[in-house]
Amino acid sequence: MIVYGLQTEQRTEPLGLGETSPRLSWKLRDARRGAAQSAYRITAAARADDLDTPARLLWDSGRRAGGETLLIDWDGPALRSATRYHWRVEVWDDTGAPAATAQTWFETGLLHREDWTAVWIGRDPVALPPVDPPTDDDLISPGPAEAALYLRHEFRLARRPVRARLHATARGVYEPYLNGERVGDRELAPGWTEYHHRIQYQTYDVTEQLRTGDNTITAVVADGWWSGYVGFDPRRPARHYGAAPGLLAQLVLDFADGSQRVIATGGDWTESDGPVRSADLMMGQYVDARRGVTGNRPVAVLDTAPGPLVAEPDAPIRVVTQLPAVSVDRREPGRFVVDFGQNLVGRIRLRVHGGTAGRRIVVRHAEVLADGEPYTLNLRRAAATDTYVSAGGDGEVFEPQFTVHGFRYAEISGYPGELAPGDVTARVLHSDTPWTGTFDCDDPAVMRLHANIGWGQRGNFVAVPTDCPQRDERLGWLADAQVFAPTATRNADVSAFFARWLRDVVDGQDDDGAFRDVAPIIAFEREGAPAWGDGGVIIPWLLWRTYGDRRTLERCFDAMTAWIDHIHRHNPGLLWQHRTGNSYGDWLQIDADTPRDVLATAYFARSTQIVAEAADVLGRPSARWRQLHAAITRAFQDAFVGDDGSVKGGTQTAYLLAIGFGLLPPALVGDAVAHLAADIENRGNRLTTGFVGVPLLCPVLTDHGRADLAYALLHQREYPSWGYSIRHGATTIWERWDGWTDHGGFQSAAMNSFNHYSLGSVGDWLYGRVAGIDQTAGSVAYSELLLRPTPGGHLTRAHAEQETARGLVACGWSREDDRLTVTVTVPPGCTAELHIPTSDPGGVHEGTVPAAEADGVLRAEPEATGLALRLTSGRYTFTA
Ligand code: RAM
Repeated sequence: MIVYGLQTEQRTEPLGLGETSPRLSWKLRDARRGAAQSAYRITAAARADDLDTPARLLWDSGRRAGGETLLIDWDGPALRSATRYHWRVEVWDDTGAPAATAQTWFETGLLHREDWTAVWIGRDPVALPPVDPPTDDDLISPGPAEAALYLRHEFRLARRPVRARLHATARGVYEPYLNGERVGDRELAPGWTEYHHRIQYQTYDVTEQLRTGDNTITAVVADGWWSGYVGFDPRRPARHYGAAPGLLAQLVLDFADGSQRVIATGGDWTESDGPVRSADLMMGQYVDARRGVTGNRPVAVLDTAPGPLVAEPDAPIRVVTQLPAVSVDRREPGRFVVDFGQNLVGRIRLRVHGGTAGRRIVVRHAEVLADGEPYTLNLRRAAATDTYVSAGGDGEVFEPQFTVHGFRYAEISGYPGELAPGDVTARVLHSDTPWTGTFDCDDPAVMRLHANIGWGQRGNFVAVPTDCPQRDERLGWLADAQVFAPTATRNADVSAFFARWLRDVVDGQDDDGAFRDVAPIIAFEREGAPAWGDGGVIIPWLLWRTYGDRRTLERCFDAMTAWIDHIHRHNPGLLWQHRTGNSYGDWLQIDADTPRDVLATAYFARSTQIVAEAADVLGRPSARWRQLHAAITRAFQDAFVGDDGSVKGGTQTAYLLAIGFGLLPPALVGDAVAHLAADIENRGNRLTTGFVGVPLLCPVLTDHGRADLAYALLHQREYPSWGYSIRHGATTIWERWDGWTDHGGFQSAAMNSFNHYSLGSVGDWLYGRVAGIDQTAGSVAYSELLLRPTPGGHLTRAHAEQETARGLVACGWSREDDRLTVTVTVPPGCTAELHIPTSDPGGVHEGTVPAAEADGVLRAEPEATGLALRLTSGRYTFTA
């Protein structure tokens, strides 16, 4: 048995942890069938070596019987600030023998307010120099007031510290440096949170970056979300949180003799402007490389209280990969259009040869081309334009660091000479959630769809789960997030990412108990719409089901019930018709009009049902919620459901909600499925679903015996379909089915993103039904797998793997002639219900052994559609 994947608070070796009672997890791997953990012991110590010395342990859990591996509460001594803790887990296997050990560490951040001696500093507007009169080639250069802050402090060290940590954050976005060398690899730190409630600080290990003698700590700070443009608010500058950026930083040095020195931001730092003349997330960045970091103006102390600081709880944004140019097309002298072959999110890195001082190189970004030229109308007010003024000389490298664009194409003008493909690279950045899933099949269009979903996830998980990365919006829309979250959990470990964002969702709730449409809140004062506000209920529940995160569920629970109470209070008749906010309905549905009250009431029922289940998990009274759920269901049936199983509106989404959320009398389900199928078939196997209906589409069809239709939709190449966008070159999921069509060209530029993940919520079904990885209704964090490979469509094989919270799960199938092969992996301690589709249940074998007699098979039951097997852990290959 191997124990691996040790995590503290759902992160690997976190530096700067803020939780005072962190939760510890590990995973298991074992090839043996039926392998399981029978007991574990956790020990913790101040030093890794001390873990071997019982007298030096800080905590010894003792041998605890059981198979628990997930999110076990720290039960050692109260944690101290800025302290590293090493912990080890020993596990005993199912035979009772000691089986494996592994160890890891975490390090706390500054846990107490008093730990902070730093004060916020920034630019003193009064001290600004007069604006230089613009020169000819400098006409649009922004002035010093908009320039990024270059903050600086010098200090001397008589000797090097044995340990040095920088704790820092910004109002804005920042990059720290020590002795001219970049600290860490974070981008756009501190990320975006509801700054009124919480700003995250980052902790860096800088021990190696200090030297004896003179040292300099600097930081560059730009507007970011703090004082730059956010959302579609046209105010300039938007200043949602504050008028200007600032920095808070504290360098803590520990010396061999036990002494400590703290160097913190304060009135003795200096400030200057420098090459970054302006930087905005949406507008772009202006760099004048001729400018040095000159001038040493005194800083202004902005605020002496650290404010609502919290330790960064999840993976930061990083440049995760880079893509070369696939083509560079010269359009005119000095003007090139570069194609990276992939719609992505990030920025470009450009090498310039032979630039003359003052030459201005302008980079515009676009997702698509129109008549061969970059199409930027759909960016709305986001200029997404980076400007570089060359300092002259050879081999200059420009890369803007305080902006982010959604693009596949970059137009570079003003470039000296020829642009070689090797001189331009796209740098892809996103919140660095560990990628945990793979899906594979033999249909290139389906693989492209899967890839498009993954790229949409990468590009829109930038600090918050955003709707789109390119135009002047980029908001944390709750519906987009909730419909896509199940797919997101397949591709990546998004546990800590969503748990952190949910704090903003909960903080955004209004006094009446309403969640909002977006979090953090920008512009939307009204209550959230049906399916939007419900994200505040659905996502905490998903995190519990997928990752076993009970703490987040507990922290969200009161807000979840308040949301239900809010809807109920304003809709005593139980049809959700009032207080529906901006009531978007089945947003961006196509050729259909799902009645809003049907959609809203269905969501009211679903969220109430989740609250009832959550209450049970948390040991709270649930009867009230169960009764309410039953009453809403009855009201739904009375108002919207006909005796023939028809649902008001008759749209695909109306049926999907009614069937998928279990709102129909059982006797009418078959009729409703027939109505749904007829609508799809009458349209020549086309869908009409928008954001709200689409996640239910293929799963509901598959669950009700119409996998054939689900596959027909998957393989559809005509409009509207996923295949249609792929046929037209999509490399990400479009916001709208008709983002571009043969008959109409581009949809209205007023709202037409080519990188939105919502319609990509079908990804969950690719993993869950096409390949077949799911879990049973009562299972938590895949403890009891439900494996239902579903051969169908044009596919001859499909396979998925997921590194779940308990270990590796795999399921896949392949078909050759009449033979079906199914392979599955069940992690130690877990069980699986495996359904093998076959007309000959008795013919299923593992090798030459009948399935019922195979090692690890606990039960085998023939069914109408195949063979149901109950399995212990292990790897299996069955043929049918
Ligand atoms: C647009 C976007 C977003 C959606 C809202 C309702 O701004 O499509 O994704 O949630 O509308």
